[in-house]
Amino acid sequence: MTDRYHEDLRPGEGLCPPRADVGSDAATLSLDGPWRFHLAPTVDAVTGGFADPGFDDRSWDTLAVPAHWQLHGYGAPAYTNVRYPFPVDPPHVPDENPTGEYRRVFDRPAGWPAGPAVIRFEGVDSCYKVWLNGEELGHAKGSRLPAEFAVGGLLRPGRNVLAVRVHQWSSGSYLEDQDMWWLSGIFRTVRLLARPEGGLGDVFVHATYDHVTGQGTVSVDTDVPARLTIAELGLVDVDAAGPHAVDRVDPWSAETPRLYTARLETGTEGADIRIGFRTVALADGRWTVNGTPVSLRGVNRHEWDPDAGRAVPVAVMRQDLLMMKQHNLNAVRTSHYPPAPEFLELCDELGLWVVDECDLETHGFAVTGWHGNPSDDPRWAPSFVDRARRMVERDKNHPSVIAWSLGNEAGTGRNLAAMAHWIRDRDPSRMIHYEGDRDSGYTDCYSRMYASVDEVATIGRGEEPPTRDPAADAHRRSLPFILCEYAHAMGNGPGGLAEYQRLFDTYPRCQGGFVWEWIDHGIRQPVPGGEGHYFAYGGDFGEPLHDGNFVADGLVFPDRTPSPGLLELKKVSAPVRLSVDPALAEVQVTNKYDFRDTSHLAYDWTVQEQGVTLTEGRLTVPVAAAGAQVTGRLPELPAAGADTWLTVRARLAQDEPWAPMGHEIAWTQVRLPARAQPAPGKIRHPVRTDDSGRVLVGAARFDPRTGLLLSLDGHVPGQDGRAQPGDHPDLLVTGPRLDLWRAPTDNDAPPRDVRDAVASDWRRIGLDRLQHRVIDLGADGDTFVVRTRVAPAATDLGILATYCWTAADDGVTLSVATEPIGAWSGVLPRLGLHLAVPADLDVVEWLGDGPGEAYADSRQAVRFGRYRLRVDEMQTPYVHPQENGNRTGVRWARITAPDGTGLEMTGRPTFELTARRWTSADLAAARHPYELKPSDRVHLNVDLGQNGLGSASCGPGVLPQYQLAADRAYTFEVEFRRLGPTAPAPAPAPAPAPAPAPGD
Ligand code: IPT
Repeated sequence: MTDRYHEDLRPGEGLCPPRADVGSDAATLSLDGPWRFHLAPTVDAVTGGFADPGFDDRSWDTLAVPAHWQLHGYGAPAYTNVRYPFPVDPPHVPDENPTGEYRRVFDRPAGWPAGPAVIRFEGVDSCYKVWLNGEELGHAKGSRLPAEFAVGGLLRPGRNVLAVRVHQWSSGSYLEDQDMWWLSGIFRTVRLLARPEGGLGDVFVHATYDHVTGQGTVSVDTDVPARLTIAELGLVDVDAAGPHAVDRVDPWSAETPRLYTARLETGTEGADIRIGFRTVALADGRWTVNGTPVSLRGVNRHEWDPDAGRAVPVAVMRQDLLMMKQHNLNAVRTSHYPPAPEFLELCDELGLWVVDECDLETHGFAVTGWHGNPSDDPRWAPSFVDRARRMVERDKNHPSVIAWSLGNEAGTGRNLAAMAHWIRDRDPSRMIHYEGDRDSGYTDCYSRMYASVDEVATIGRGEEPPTRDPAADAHRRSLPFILCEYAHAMGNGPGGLAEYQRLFDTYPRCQGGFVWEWIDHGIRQPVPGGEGHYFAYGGDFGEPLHDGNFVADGLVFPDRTPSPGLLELKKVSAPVRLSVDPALAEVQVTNKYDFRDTSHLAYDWTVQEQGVTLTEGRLTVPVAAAGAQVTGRLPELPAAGADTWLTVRARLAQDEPWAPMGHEIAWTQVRLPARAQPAPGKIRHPVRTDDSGRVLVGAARFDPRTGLLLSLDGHVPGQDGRAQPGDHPDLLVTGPRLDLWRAPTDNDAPPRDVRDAVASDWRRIGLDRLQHRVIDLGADGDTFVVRTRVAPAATDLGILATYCWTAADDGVTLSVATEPIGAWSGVLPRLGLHLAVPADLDVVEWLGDGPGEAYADSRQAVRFGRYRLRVDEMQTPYVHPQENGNRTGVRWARITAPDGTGLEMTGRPTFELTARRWTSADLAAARHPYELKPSDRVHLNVDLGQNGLGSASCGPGVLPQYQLAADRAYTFEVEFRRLGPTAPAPAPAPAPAPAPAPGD
């Protein structure tokens, strides 16, 4: 191939001027569906004459459009984050440049109008040339940007042949180094569109709202004069150019996404468009909409589907938005490229603030010290401005878009400034965002990624250190602060969301942010040699260079199951805050919406004792205006026993377009002060020895040398006849022993070399290979005391762990005291006990926080109650296996076999619990969930606590208040009791007696 268009710096050739995405009445033909396809391994191996109408493509394969060829067996997906997967040699790309050749034969529909038409591509990755009936139409770059080619007189009655050649790599690839899979092909829709003479051409709707007068103003720019009708507003067949003032309109906001249907007509073309009246402005250092500063509770969204990649079906886009709305989110940054156009229509309709980001990232130049970064090289200026232009022109009529983002991680330079300049000139009605320019010289906000809580607080107070240039510094200080990325949601985490939300609530300058990121980009793959599927990440396709599971860092799993992180985000982002003062019998409702009152909410309350509902009811609370606080009165509450909690909830009083009536928006829970309880009498059992020399403490037997708990006899009170002590002689496969290790989370062990991973310290010390030495053991009154030194090999660091066992009712109480030996520093992953029970004990019931997992710095979303789950259901299937499934605040837990045999553990006062069919070592070694094989036991970790989660996979670590310091002494206490079988023997037994609740 002599024409190296894919390697030159032209953004394209032969393209029509970009225009708005308007669905007009003009004839349209979808060209999606099966195309003929052939993949050439290099640009030089392309098929001669393939664009000729007579070319015989019968031996070619069939590939769907839209799709990525790598997800259909041609080549393979590859994942890199920052690094280019080819030599940095701009604008050149390797000769090995897979090139897809596409052919589509279509009939011009009967009745298709004579006159101009275009072929419109919404997204082709990364560079392509187009022919119709053998005539070249042009070529384009800009994978996630539309392109239209005029077909002129080439369209024939009857059979037409469209041919497209798509190169995987091009000069455009240097501008598309987003942190995502490299996937190629025609991955968005292709259409043939009639463009009638005298038609609308480009359409630019200006619909503003004056929040003082309530007046709306609309004017519409079109290429030829057009008539406008908005029947609902009494505008009928008026000159579209306007402007037309309408005395009262309902404004559009993300909370109240009011759209008006407008009709545009030129005589030869008509279109129905949806208009939202709203005015975006930078006022008093804040981004305002309709005069009100907006709080951004956002997420970064990549387009992703585990089967289709970035060819996301519209139903899936809608699902994303419904889920965002249902989880109290109100903003999306379209990281890091304009989404499929349908997505923005859905944002208009459902109500989301959108930061529409351009398809631009040159991050790979960071690896070479930003040397030669296109962002500051004038030769690349046309490409940069072209990208801004194609985004703005396409998306300018969406009320949801309140800001244009120039791109991501492209350093800084004059070409970015030129984009901003072009945008400001064309559309001064929106904000401009870009993070890479630290001076905010050409943007309307001070934007940062992953700044720590402390730093954000400093910025919130306006006390950040000055930048070099005083004028730039003054400008930046006049701007709002936005975290365009924060709280990296990779694997188990993020921790610390509540602290960020508090900053947004405290400092007006901090207008919120966008959690990184919405979805794990896992690719669904069959389990090798097995059943079912798993989600592949970087390296799973044999890529020589890859960034592993860094591509799986979302709030939802690849199949869109919400992760615990999303539930946490929902809780902290709640647009109404509830707080209860039981003493005053009052509920305070604080409306954190910016525009909406609370008339769409209904409230209810429940009182539960030990997780059992005592009483419940509805609550009447006055309507709170946006930003206001109101008080509701609680009825008289029942007298509280131990662990009695009041829960108050705010739910939708009616269906909303994004959730049904009853959907929960916010809740709060308080513990009611308990009436005085008689202190349980302590039963004294002296420490004894049995015939075989084993130590007996009440129902517990211990090995006299190791001091390990060997067995627990038990009986069910009042049911002695049925209980069979020793039924399950091996109830404890391994007795409780100190454990400090957890399978590192992605935040403990960031998969790239960016920072000191806390897990490397843990492994260096050897917390994953502890050894136990009994120092001494013996009776001390009614206590069996076992003193041990717990330490890894090759270090003099250790933990003095003292186990004190005393009899308790029909169980045994263990009090553990730990003391560091040597110069410990840093944090421990966990501190607690590991024990193992037989695998048939596979149902866990607990009183404590639930139902989901929680950790010290991520436990806003769980509430106190009584829960019951199978061990398998307690696992959270992170794409990359790691510590998960921890239950916090556990008062007691029972793990039982189907017949009720089991173990009960009671906290003094509470503990944390994990239960799984494999060890922490197995969990740490697995690369994918399918590699975890259930063993013949269930491993329990009963902990004082674990270290928090933090967000160190790409951001700050665990906040000090959530750290489990290694250089401290700790004590905690748990009572163990055996549970006897509760189910009577099967037939011929009569109707079963009600199962006694063990422990009553
Ligand atoms: C930041 C990127 O903007 C984003 O695309 C993603 O890669 C994220 O990191 C990590 O998942 S850039 C980083 C240098 C902070």
